[in-house]
Amino acid sequence: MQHSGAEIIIRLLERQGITQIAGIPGGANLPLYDALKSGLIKHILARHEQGAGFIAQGMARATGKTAVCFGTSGPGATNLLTAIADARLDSIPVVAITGQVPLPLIGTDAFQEIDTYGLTLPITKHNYLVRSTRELLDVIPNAFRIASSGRPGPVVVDIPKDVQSGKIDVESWPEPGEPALSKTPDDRQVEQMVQMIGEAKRPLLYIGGGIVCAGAAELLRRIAEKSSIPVTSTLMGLGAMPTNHPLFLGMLGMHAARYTNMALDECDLLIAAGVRFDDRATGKVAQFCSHAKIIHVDIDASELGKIKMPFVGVQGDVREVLTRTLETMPVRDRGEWYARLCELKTKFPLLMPGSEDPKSPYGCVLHTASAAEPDAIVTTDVGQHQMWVAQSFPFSYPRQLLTSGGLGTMGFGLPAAIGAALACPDRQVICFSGDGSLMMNIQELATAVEEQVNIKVVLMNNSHLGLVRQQQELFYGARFSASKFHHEPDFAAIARGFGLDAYDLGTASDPAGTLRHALSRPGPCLINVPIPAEDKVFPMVPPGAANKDMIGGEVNVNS
Ligand SMILES: Cc1ncc(C[n+]2csc(CCOP(=O)(O)OP(=O)(O)O)c2C)c(N)n1
Ligand SMILES: [Mg+2]
Repeated sequence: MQHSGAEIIIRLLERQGITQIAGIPGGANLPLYDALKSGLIKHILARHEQGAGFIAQGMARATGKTAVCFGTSGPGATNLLTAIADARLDSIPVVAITGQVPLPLIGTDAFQEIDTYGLTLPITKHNYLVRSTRELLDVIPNAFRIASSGRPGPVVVDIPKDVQSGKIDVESWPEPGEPALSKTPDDRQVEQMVQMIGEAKRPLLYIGGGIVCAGAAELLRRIAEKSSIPVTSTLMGLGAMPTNHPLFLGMLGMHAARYTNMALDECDLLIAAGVRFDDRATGKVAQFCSHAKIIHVDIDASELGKIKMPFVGVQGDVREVLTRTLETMPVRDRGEWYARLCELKTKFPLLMPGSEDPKSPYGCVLHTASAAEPDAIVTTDVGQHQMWVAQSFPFSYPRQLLTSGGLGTMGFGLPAAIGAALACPDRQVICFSGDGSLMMNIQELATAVEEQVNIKVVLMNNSHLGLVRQQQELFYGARFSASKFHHEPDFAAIARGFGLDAYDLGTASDPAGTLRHALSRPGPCLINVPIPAEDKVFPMVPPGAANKDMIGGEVNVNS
């Protein structure tokens, strides 16, 4: 039977199990939108392609499954770039399908022609420019296989309009693209790893997004407990170990608690699992865990030794490596090490000043956490608010925190929250945003209302690009340059204009009660929370410094 390229794409997406796609139509993907109309897939009309890309990311991050977004050629494709680059740095499986001008017009500077293939080459795991309708039968399943295999990542499929409208006979449909099996870890390396763990006196697990991605959080907890190994996490790994677990040391690096970075400095064995030694985690690399031997487990061989040469580098699926490790590793009770960590925790705790007051940064996060539903998903934007959330929200399971870690993209939070809510309609989604970040994709409030998603935007409003202000205060002699908004809009009124319920804790007589009320109501809402502009995220490792040279956040020091 004859099918158009567009019909083939939609059919193959359906066969991949795709049920929702975010995007925006335009001239070069009209055949695709026409075919979408008669298929089973629900379309979410974003208000900006970057929003569509982040909605897809929200779906993928919340579920671990590959998600899809659509954009037209030219500006549609260029608007998607930031969301694609963001997915690449955080290893998120997304397939972005863009329209392209018809094949004969490629290279002619045609209307809305842009070299999407060339532009996306350095920011994707793989990308395609499809040149014939028949190729789609291979390309679409392959795009899904590549996006989800090994270390996941974004794949772009750029499809000229005539490839979408061309018709071919399809006798049989290809199998959906499934993740390929990963390389089996080397037995001898796993043995060596187990032996080193057995011999270590002060071991420490340093975990990240790879643990979440591999579904290895439960295993990690069992390993930590069996051999009494404390765990520290990157921003991307938060939730893999419950915050209140006695062996959990919180986030490491630039905004870690003092005791966490001190523990890293004292450990004699660092077991790095599903992490990439990002500079925000390690600080000055030469001084990171300088007394420790390093074991590094990662599915991506190119990460092993990229930043820090491990004593043992194990390439493999971290879940498989940890499963084998757990089977053979010895039971250990490292009383002395645990006692030392407790001492560090008591002497150098993470201070959260103002935590009683919902209009202070920590108070806002903690009051929101206690009023939120227990299985709420949390998204953030980028800035001080992101770090306050990372430090103080009691995350208790993987995929609970969705945040832009690698690229650090302002504007991520709202559309990612919409995507998470669409993928998990029974869950509440809290989006902690900043007044700078929210503005970057504020148009998606319209999408949120249209879809009636259960998202609560908690806007931590300091009338500043707060993290920039903080750096200028600390490292540029308080010469504030372009970090203050001299005119602040009325965000609650804007939200109401988009059709959301909105609350303002600045004018509420009972801010904590108003916050609780807002979180208890169904559907999308925005809560504006004025917070002081001077408040800072502490402790902080100055950029380029060693983690142990952090500043601020000391007991009895007024900071
Ligand atoms: C798209 C983008 N542009 C610029 C930056 C640099 N940047 C990092 S944090 C920040 C300030 C964020 O302000 P806001 O969203 O209000 O958060 P706050 O720090 O005030 O909590 C800026 C400009 C960025 N991360 N992303
Ligand atoms: Mg701000």
